[in-house]
Amino acid sequence: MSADFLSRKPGRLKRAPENFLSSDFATNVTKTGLDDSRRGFLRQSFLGALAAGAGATGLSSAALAQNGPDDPAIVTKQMWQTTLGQPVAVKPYGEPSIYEKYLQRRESPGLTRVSAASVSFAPLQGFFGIITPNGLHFERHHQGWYNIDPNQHRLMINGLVKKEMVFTMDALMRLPAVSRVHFIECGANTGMEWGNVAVPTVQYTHGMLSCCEFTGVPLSLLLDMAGYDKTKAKFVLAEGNDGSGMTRTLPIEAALDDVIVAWGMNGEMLRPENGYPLRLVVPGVQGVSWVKWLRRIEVGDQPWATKDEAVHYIDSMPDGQHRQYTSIQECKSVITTPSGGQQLLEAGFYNITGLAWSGRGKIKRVDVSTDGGKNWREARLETPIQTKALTRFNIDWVWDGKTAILQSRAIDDTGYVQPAIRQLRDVRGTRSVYHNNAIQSWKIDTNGEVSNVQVG
Ligand SMILES: Nc1nc2c(c(=O)[nH]1)N[C@H]1C(S)=C(S)[C@@H](COP(=O)(O)O)O[C@H]1N2
Ligand SMILES: [Mo]
Repeated sequence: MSADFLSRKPGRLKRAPENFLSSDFATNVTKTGLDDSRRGFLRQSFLGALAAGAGATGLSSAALAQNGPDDPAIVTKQMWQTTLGQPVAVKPYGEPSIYEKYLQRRESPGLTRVSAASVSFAPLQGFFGIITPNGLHFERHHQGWYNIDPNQHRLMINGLVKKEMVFTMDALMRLPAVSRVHFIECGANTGMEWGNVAVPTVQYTHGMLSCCEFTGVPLSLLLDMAGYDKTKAKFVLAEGNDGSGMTRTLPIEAALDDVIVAWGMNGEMLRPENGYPLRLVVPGVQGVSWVKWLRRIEVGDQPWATKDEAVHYIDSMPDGQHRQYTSIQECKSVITTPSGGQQLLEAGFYNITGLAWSGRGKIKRVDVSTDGGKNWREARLETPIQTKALTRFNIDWVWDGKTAILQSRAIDDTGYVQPAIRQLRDVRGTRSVYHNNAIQSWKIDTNGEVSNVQVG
């Protein structure tokens, strides 16, 4: 810890307005629907919701302050020191404190018409470390989620194999398993920001992102068991058990490398929303290939060009062409505190913290700027730094009360440097949805309010 921390007056921070979207508001948006100026509409909706919810959050100002030894909360006996607490197992499956109830995954107002084909964003502003709690993992369903009976669930391996196989969950879970920490990011994460600033908080700019310890069998083991054709096999197809007909092609090299057929997530079975009882884990690759409720793997000699890879999940390039099969999530980072919607209540010391990740390997370095990219300082990376996993960074900062622009820039172990939004637009234009890994900028106003801006 640097000297700043001990010698400077600590700053005070108001956390993001976690509860700024009222249910009335969401209903209203669903009724009103969307016009074709989707981005402008979204932005307006959010600004309205933000204003309506201002001041509605969290800790009282007394609780935010640094208090003296006469603080009643320390000198007076509290009810919980003088009475009997609740017995064990009142809640056989535990849940968070009631005081944390506003930290929730939330649907973006007006993003899609039907909530069964939608996204809920993870509240990155409230997470510590790198692991996403299971109940706050982001969700993306094309046709709703199911609670599938594991006794009814099967996984088939077919195509260019010696022996077609059908596994029960029981048969799969007897095989030698591995456990690995990986991030999952939807290819559309930050996609609303291609043209302009669209949404106010890090939950909506970057919340299609989560990171868990997954447990399952390497797909390579199942392919070996089925005796895949080593000369002809070039691709595999993964198919989900839901009505969306979710099917994705993977190159055989990836399938044999680090892909896991997983049932475990952070030490327990997958949550139904995340594919219970079985999902594909494709480290480094965009979320759509992490097929949930996985029911079939087919081995083939060419890509299948299914709807979710030929028509959707393509990159619109400025020259009008569509780029297909751009599946790796390139190196990216974001500051989660201070971030949009939060407020610095006074000048002083702040710990800037955030997340960095790369679909190509490990994070090598994260630089942080507080002046919109003119000067950069190297952040501390929390260890262990794992491949294709989130990495937490922290850096000390003393806010002098003047306007500031905070940015983070990640570099991975291939040497790739996270681009500025201008650099990305030069190559990709502004009509894309997918694979926006640009540097995020948060502006701190003189009154301490933090907002989403685009510079550089
Ligand atoms: N069967 C099936 N698998 C699916 C989807 C789906 O709708 N059906 N959505 C995909 C998309 S687009 C993403 S980003 C991830 C989201 O995973 P999560 O809901 O666990 O966050 O699942 C992928 N796998
Ligand atoms: Mo996705």
